[in-house]
Amino acid sequence: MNDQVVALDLPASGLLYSEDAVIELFALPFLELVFKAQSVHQKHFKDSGIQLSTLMSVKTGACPEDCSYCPQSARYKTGLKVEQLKPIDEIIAAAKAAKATGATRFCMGAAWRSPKQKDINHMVKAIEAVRAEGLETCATLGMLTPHHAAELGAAGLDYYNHNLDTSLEFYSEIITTRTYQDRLDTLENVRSAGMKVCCGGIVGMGEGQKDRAGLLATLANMDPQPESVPINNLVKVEGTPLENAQELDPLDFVRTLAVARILMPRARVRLSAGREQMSDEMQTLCFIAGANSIFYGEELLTTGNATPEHDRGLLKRLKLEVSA
Ligand code: SAM
Ligand code: DTB
Ligand code: SF4
Repeated sequence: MNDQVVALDLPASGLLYSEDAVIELFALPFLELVFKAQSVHQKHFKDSGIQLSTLMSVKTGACPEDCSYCPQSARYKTGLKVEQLKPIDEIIAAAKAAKATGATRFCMGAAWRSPKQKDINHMVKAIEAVRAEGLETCATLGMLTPHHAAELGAAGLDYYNHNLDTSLEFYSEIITTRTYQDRLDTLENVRSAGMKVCCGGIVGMGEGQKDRAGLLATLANMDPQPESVPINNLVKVEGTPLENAQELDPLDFVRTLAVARILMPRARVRLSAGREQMSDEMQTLCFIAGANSIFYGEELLTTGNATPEHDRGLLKRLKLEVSA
């Protein structure tokens, strides 16, 4: 294990995290790991608050990709209602509602392999309109060319979400219609266009601790590191190939957040999908491990989320502020 990591300092520029070093972090006694993560958190975030992003699915289902976890793939019979690209006025109405409920960022998701030029033109208008409401903007629209990334960046898109999902080694068990390198290329295009990167993954898909370590090592070795790191716990949707996936030990989920916090001290680590199924105590453990961002709103993209009322109550009980 690198001494600098143990000492909780940032790595010197160019220092790479080996997968083995990350596996060692995962192997720490639970309390030691969580204490380390909370120490890193307190050192790098003066504001201990939680950032709130609201999701909107602006184009739902009928996706040509085969991501085994996803209810929106056209290949799986999940009973999902397909919806065309939402008109701008509906997107504005949802953004206004998100702001009124207390969100600071509005994230628009579309079930595309990659957007077409006409989709980009529409999203440019949507981004400008959401920004005009005084919200930060995020979008997750699939793979981007350098040109399309530049257009979204020029429209003022603050963040682009594009997940690596898992380790390079496990990836082909989950998705065959696009490669890991395709994803890295899109992330590079997002960076080159000057946008902030939101990139994380999903756990509970049958991967091992080594895969979770591999994912986090890849994310931590990005230069610069992603500003936002969503960690999703698989939502098992009937009809998807992963509907019966073995439940991950909740403590291993917490370990994943803790390691993400230690390796990416300045990132917003987002406790993402799967919160609806978690107890308040489990979510609290996730915050102790360094998560400081959540998806806030009745729905994620197509599945349920903890309710805003419940979330406000939990934050109040924990005396956690909402931060920008
Ligand atoms: N189609 C675009 C793409 O894949 O890049 C954007 C939307 S996609 C739904 C965004 C992310 O949601 C995926 O990369 C995955 O990490 C997460 N996700 C999708 N289905 C999920 C599920 N059932 N449980 C947990 N996370 C999920
Ligand atoms: C991310 O990492 N998780 C969000 C967001 N980025 C787009 C999506 C979670 C989707 C969960 C399944 C669904 O609701 O369709
Ligand atoms: Fe399509 Fe994205 Fe779902 Fe994959 S995760 S099937 S690309 S919507």
